[in-house]
Parts: sequence; C-alpha cells; structure tokens
Amino acid sequence: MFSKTLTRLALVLALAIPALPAMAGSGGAEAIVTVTGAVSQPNRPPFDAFRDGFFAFHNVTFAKAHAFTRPELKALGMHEVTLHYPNWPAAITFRGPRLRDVLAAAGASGTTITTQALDGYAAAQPFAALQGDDVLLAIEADGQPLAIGGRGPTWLVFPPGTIPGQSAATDAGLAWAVFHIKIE
Ligand SMILES: Nc1nc2c(c(=O)[nH]1)N[C@H]1C(S)=C(S)[C@@H](COP(=O)(O)O)O[C@H]1N2
Ligand SMILES: [Mo]
Repeated sequence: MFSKTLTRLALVLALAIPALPAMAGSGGAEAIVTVTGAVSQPNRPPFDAFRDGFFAFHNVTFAKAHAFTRPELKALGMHEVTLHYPNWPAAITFRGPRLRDVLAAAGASGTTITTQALDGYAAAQPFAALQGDDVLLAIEADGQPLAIGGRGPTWLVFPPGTIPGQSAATDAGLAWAVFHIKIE
C-alpha cells in the first residue's frame, strides 16, 4: 500500500513538473515585443545570434531582456486613448497597457527609451516623458488587434505635448510596428 502511494506520488509529480514552466510562462503564445537593456526582471535568455535572427538582422544584442506575449500585455491592464493627429484620416481609439506598466513589469529603469519597429524606424525619447497615464503600448486600434503588415504588433501612442518639443502637426515619434524597446 505504501509503495502504491509512492507510485501515485511519482505519477503526480511526473505530470505536474513539466507543466510548471508552461504555467509560469507564456502559455504557448509568442512574444510580440521585447524590452532589452536596463531591465532588472529578465524572463528570457540573453541574445543568441542564431536563435534571435531578427534582432541580429537589426544589429540588436542584449544581455538582459523581458519578452511579452499579447496575453501578458493584456494582463497588465488595458487602457483606452483616442487620438487624432492631423496627418491621420480620422481619430483612432487605441487600447493597450500603459507603457509605464510594461516597463515596470520588466523592471526597466534608465534615461532613454528607444522604440524600434520592424522596418528599422527607431524613436529615442526621454524615459521620464513616457510615464504618463495616456502613453499606451497599443495592441488594438478601433477594436481590431494590431497586426503584422498593418501597424502592429504594437504601436506606441501618446497625445501631442507628451514629449518636450514634440510637434502637434504629425505623429512623428509615435512608432508603429514596434517589436523592441531598448532601455538605456
Ligand atoms: N514603424 C514606423 N513608425 C513610424 C515611422 C516609420 O517610418 N516607421 N515614421 C514616424 C513618423 S516620422 C511619422 S510622421 C509617423 C507617420 O509616418 P507614416 O506616414 O509613415 O505612417 O509615424 C512615425 N512612426
Ligand atoms: Mo514624419
């Protein structure tokens, strides 16, 4: 009877232990944005030249990084902001986590935030300027998930006047297709 109990215990452990990393991690969803550099809460290995092929393409390397899946971003708390820059055809209602909550989850601290997009566009902005309530790392626009090929996977959005010296005439500095956020 004792050995039967042990057998059951071994079976339970054998089933449970492989499940633990999946439970603690992404649940099978892929990372869509990665915060690299000055982050105190890394959740993935350092840059690897082979595995991290798209980072390598952009000459991005890092020792520490925290990668976020879409469900992880949603779990940080979804917020809404409606913006209409003059060079847009209409107002857009964005939803996503606040950038500051993304940064906090990664343990990011520094002076400069560089948001980098799939096309190579990169906007470097003061860390302090992007801490506001209406600075979102948007993952939805007008109720639709931001997609690759559109303006996704994420779009850094904020109102005119967020960045010192920012022009209200265009959305320059609002990086779309963002996959990488570098903290220095
Ligand atoms: N990924 C990406 N985001 C970007 C840009 C870009 O070239 N690529 N250009 C920036 C600038 S300078 C402007 S004015 C706005 C609008 O650029 P668009 O008309 O190319 O969308 O997006 C900003 N975000
Ligand atoms: Mo621009």
